[in-house]
Amino acid sequence: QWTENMWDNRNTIVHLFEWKFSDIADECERFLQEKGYGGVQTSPVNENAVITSGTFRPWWERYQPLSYEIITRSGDESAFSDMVTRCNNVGVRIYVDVVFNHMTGNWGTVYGTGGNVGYSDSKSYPAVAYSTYDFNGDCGITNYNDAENVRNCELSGLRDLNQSTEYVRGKIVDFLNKLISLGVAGFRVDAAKHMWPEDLAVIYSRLNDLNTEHGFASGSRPFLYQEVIDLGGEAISASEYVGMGRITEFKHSAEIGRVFRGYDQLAYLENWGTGWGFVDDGNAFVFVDNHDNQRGHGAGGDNILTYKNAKQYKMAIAFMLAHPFGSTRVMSSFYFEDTDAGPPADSNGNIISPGINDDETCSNGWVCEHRWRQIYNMVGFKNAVKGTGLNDWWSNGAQQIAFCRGGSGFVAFTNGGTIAQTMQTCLASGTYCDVISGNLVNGACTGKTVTVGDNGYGYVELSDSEDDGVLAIHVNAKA
Ligand code: QV4
Ligand code: CA
Repeated sequence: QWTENMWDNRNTIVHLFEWKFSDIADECERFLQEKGYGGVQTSPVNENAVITSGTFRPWWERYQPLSYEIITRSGDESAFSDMVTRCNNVGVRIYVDVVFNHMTGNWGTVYGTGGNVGYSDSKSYPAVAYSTYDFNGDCGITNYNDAENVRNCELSGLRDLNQSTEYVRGKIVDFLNKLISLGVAGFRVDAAKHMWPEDLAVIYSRLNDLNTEHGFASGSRPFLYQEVIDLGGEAISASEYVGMGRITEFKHSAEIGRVFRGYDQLAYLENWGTGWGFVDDGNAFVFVDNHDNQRGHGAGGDNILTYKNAKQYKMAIAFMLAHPFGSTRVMSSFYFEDTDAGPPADSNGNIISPGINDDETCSNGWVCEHRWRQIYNMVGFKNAVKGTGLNDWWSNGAQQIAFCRGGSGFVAFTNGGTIAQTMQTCLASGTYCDVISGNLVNGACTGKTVTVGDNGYGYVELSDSEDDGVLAIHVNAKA
């Protein structure tokens, strides 16, 4: 449950936040496989309450389940199934964000994206079917120093399911096993902190092995990354969950933002990982921002870097992907000002597909960070250095660092001043393309190059006034 079940030559999950299933399938075939992405995290796929806030449907309506039928603004079950098959066929795995801590908020009678009805005031959701007996009491979460309150009361007024009953466990297990049968590789477990680890252990133990018809080795278990926000100082800690799968390491998100915003020295990154208080490598699921903290929900506050701080954001992602620590995820967003606003949609609320520009970037309101060269090329870097450790760490003691990944890749960063010196790159002699400033096209580099001599040394020049304060070279981008 800690392994991603990806193809061997792949890594990194991209969260295609609020994308339609048909668009994800296209993206797997036309872009993700070629760039070496290992998987996609979808937004929740089961029926949610339709919520209208002013002129739009907020993104967060998808975190208010109304049934376990697969039907949302992203598409229905047949579109989902088609997407999983098409993505698996090209080696891109699908991970579903699953929400089973709760059902909808208390809005009285609510209608779902599949046309089902729920009676949230009396905690009745006939389409599952859940009734009031399947829920915890009416209290709200008020005290994060009290585990009982955090797990048995309502998060933001969302009707809190009681996972200690066999009936509720059965409904959840059936839903997850249905997704497994359709070919998914794992799950992001929403609000795991708000559920008892012993209940989760039972639910996980009842999950089927992954579907071998979708290319998974027999006996493969679903990859689990549990949303447990643990920045320290609360009753509930990540350590209660790491025995079952990975946890979303929010300290990584907060600290990488703080460092690359310039509030700390890059030199201190030398002991990145447990040295910074994170859970260990094998239990960590890491990211720079997520769909919550990019808009001020969840954890991390003002330190979080997003597409809105493009240069520092790309540097932080480059560091995350260059470093061997953790299982990695890249965020892919839609533009927003209003933190409640949902994805680009027409006047009927139908999600609008991203357009694809000639330079591979997106239009129609989609940011598509995963299509930024500096980001997809670092996914390629991570594939190129697979299986190596971190070696030959260098720093100037302040805002400049560099390191090698075995003999397969080299990366340098500056967040202050200019690097202009001969450095150990650990690569075989030759001319390499800097995959940050350009690409390798028809055997030639469109950006900067580094020429490495017989001793592995090469002259590196990188200034903090350049578009990106990063330079990265690897064995798969040799001119
Ligand atoms: C409102 C009031 C409540 C009142 C309630 C009455 O604020 O005080 O009790 O009405 O019904 C939305 C609204 C929220 C509203 C609630 C219920 O924002 O104002 O309550 O719905 O209708 C997302 C959003 C939430 C949103 C929720 C459901 O972030 O704002 O709530 O979806 O639509 C903690 C948790 C962590 C959580 C994080 C945000 O430990 O688990 O907060 N993160 C995950 C998801 C996140 C999602 C949820 C959990 C809930 O990543 O996206 O919340 O599924 O740190
Ligand atoms: Ca709960």
